[in-house]
Amino acid sequence: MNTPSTILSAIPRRLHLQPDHPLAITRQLIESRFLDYKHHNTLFPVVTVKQNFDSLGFPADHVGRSRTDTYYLNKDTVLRTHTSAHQADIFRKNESAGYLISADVYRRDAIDRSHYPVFHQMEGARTWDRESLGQSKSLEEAIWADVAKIPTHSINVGDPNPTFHPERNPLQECHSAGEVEAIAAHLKRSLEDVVVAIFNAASSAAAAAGEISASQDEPLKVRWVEAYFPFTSPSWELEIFWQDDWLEVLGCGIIKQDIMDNAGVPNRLGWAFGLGLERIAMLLYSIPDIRLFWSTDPRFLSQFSSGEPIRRFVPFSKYPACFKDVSFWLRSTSSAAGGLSRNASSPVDFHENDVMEVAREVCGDLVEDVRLVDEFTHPKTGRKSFCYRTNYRSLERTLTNEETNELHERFRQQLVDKLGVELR
Ligand code: FA5
Ligand code: MG
Repeated sequence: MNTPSTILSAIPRRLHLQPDHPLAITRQLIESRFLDYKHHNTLFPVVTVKQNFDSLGFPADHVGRSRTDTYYLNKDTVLRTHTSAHQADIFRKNESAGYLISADVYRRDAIDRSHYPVFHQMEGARTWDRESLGQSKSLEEAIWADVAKIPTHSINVGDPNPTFHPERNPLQECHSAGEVEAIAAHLKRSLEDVVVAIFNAASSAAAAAGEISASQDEPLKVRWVEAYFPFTSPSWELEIFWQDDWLEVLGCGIIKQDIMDNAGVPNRLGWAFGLGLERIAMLLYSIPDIRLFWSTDPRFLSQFSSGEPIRRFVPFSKYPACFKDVSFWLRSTSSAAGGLSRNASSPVDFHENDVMEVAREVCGDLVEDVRLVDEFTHPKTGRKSFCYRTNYRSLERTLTNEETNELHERFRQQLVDKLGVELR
């Protein structure tokens, strides 16, 4: 068990289901582009290691399985790290050709304005049954006929790579090139349709706020890049150009046929995607900090309403930041007995995510950012030292000096108590 109570207390929040919450509105907006799909929105986040990893073909040594990355409840049970944990179960039920799953997911991760240890994903999949097609039609033709039903758009989408590539992004043996071209076209067009719907809503919001329409000012820039997931091949990611950089919003690909075979539906084949709802909602509403989604402050919540057109989020005043540094020596090899020792073979058992978690535990949402600012290895003893800079800032009020001093003192002490480091 490496799951703190603060993480467990997020489970009942179910932000994606709260009426008028921006994540719920974003979910509904995307769902409206997939009306004939079955929508699953209440799947429980506690899943087995088998569901989260084994059923998807994660290799035994994949880093995602590690205790530094995943919250375990016991050795066989985790808080799901992605909505893909439910793929095999839903394929086995075989209730509909297409489905969406929206849910909370949990990952030990960095602390900054776009990362939070609990976030929300939407998974989608669409499959076709080889057997149910009439003799007259090939699978390829049937899929292309479905592609033609997806609304067209006029945005410029970068897609420089071939649909599959023998080394980088291989075709599965059981699929023909033509089938994969058709499925990939259906997948990419469906997701581009979502992005266009989001962008149109965001542009109207910008126009309503009296800003130059985003579509006149800066045209939507979107691109497909090659990717890797253990459970799809070929695989891609979709990136959107936002605030001067490419932002990854989703991963997707052609479902590995093993998953279908093991789920008792060997005749079905198709695509799946997983997107980050916060990433899309931040883009849609111009929400600057991922912690805001957890706020119960009416100055935040009152700005969103599902019955009305999307309006840009108007930040309430930005409260002052307070930066504080902590420097420490890692435990040396000889004293590696206590603390969080997990792996006897690694001389100094330290992972940055442990620092992040101590910060979250002590400071909750009063910490905005934790960053490594210096790293040093003693030339004689070989001991390692790190310096982390913490930015304390509340989204809702000005913190007093006493308060930040006290938080920082507790943070330092917990680093010693939990990680066994030596403060400098
Ligand atoms: C996955 O989780 C795969 N399960 C996606 C998938 C599904 C691929 C089905 C193929 C088929 P990834 O770890 O890249 O992939 O996360 C998917 C999306 O979740 C990212 O593109 C991003 O939008 C969002 N995301 C990931 N980590 C975070 C985070 N810490 N905070 C907020 N959003 C995140
Ligand atoms: Mg990714």
